[in-house]
Amino acid sequence: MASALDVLITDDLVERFAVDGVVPVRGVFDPAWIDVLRTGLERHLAAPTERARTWDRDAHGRTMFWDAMAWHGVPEYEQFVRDSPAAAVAARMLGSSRIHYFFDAVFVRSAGSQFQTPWHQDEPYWSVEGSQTCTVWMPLVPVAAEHALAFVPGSHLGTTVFDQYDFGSLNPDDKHDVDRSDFSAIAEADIPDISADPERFGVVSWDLEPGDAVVFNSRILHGGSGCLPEGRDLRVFTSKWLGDDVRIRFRDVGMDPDFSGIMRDHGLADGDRPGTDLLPEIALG
Ligand SMILES: O=C(O)CCC(=O)C(=O)O
Repeated sequence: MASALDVLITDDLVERFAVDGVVPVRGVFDPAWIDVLRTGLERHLAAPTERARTWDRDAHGRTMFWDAMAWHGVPEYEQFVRDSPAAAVAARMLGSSRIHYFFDAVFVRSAGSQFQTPWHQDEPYWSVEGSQTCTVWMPLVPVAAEHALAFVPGSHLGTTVFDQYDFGSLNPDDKHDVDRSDFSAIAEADIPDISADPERFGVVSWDLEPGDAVVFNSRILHGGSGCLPEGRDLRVFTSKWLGDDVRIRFRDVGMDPDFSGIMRDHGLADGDRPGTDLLPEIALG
């Protein structure tokens, strides 16, 4: 008998993920998982990690809060990582026989926030490398397509090394992240101004409800989310997953979030497969 996941994640959807680098998956997380994450987010916001940043705080007091790899201190996140369908969804999309967890990141905009996430790719900022990497992006509140994260389909297959965005420069609290002043030496092009002409780039995004997810390859160009109407907030939980071809890669410049220190502390070295209790393999039920 076909499992619920087989019904949701058809071969056609997996094929579309390979071609486009992004697909929405409707109703994949039942309401109990959304409650678990909402409870976890409250616990997390009350005690963020040392990596937490406010990326934007405007004159009206509206904020955009970000934090990453909080799951070791938030039992609800750990429950989600180990027991929810997220690991199986990621493995299925990536065509991977095994799946390792990389990290969670939350993007929490207060009502009416006008902050838009800059266009970027994820994997060039990460301390791992491989084509089988993805994010499961989950809004914990309803979000309309024009405010949700947007994507340039197929851009995960490109080979241009784009200059990176300095996310460390966003926060108004003068908390510095990674020095990427040297990155321009290896960049081949600036990220194009995708918001100026979304049609030319074929930009896609979707109306989403809690329980829906967007799964995207970590090399895809994405951004543009936010800029909310008055009275609407946006709370997003993301989980990042690593498949069969992924190896640890400590980059000379531009890691953000920079987990290389904590990864080395766990005995992970350049060229290793992910592992240890920092980047654990998750059993596929
Ligand atoms: O939700 C957002 O605004 C940004 C999400 C994002 O860039 C990511 O998960 O890589």
